[in-house]
Amino acid sequence: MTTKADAIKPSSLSFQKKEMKEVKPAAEVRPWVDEDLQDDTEIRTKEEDDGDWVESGGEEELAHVPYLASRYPVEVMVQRSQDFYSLMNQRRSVRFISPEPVPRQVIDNVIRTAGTAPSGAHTEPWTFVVVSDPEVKHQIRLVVEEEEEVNYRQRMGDKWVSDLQRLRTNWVKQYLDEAPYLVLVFKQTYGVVDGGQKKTHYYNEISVSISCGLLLAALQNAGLVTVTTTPLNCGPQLRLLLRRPANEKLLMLLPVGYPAPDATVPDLTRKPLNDIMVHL
Ligand code: IYR
Repeated sequence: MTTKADAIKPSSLSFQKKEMKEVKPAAEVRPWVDEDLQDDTEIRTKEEDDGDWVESGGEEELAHVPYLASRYPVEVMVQRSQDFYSLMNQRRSVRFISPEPVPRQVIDNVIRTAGTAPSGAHTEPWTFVVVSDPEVKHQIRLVVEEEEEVNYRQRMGDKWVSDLQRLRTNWVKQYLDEAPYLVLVFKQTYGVVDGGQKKTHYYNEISVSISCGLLLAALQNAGLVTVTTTPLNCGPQLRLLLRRPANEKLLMLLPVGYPAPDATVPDLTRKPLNDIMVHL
């Protein structure tokens, strides 16, 4: 008979082979934990590994305070969740952005919102570089278009390019000049504390990805548009252009503004709830 406890024993998991090779004492092996922690937080380059790292537990005690929650009557909850879904369901990736100026305060607030994301050990491993200087935007465009042309012509391969054909994307990125703001989101692969020591930024990529989700929601809420772009191979050049330090890696580039009056979007539909949710 297989009990529930047997079902989660390491011996029944697929990492069994690897574990047997390493012959660790049973008490030390926690494959379901150890494998899970191996996101790229744990993979450091030689250059990153060098230097002085902050010892664990080196931070001050933290007070814990009561959590103040908002609680709504059920009908209000249903209405709010429906309204928020409706708002977010109108979000589209828009590649035609108006040059019309956007209030700086709105940009500050959407970045503040992104900064409310949860992060591994509350390390807040993000830097949002906001660019409105036309010359810097143009330099960014030159870097991105040069690399994207190579991506489309060579790196992406025929299948990838043909999969994108119906979205009518290509390497010409007019929005990089036209959008009033470009937001370049960097993940900090480690932190640097006051004395120059390096600090582990746990789960930095997923933390920053969550913050990007909040940023998209905040933009939508403010009536602005963007397109999530992840310019392949542009990270190092853009990092140098924007004078960001070596611990920062570009994760996403978002042109931000009002939609151009003649903006179009592909006529896409979303998967219905039953295709995206499994309820047990
Ligand atoms: N980064 C390229 C290609 C691209 C890739 C995917 I996957 C898209 O959904 C859209 C575009 C570009 O921005 O054109």
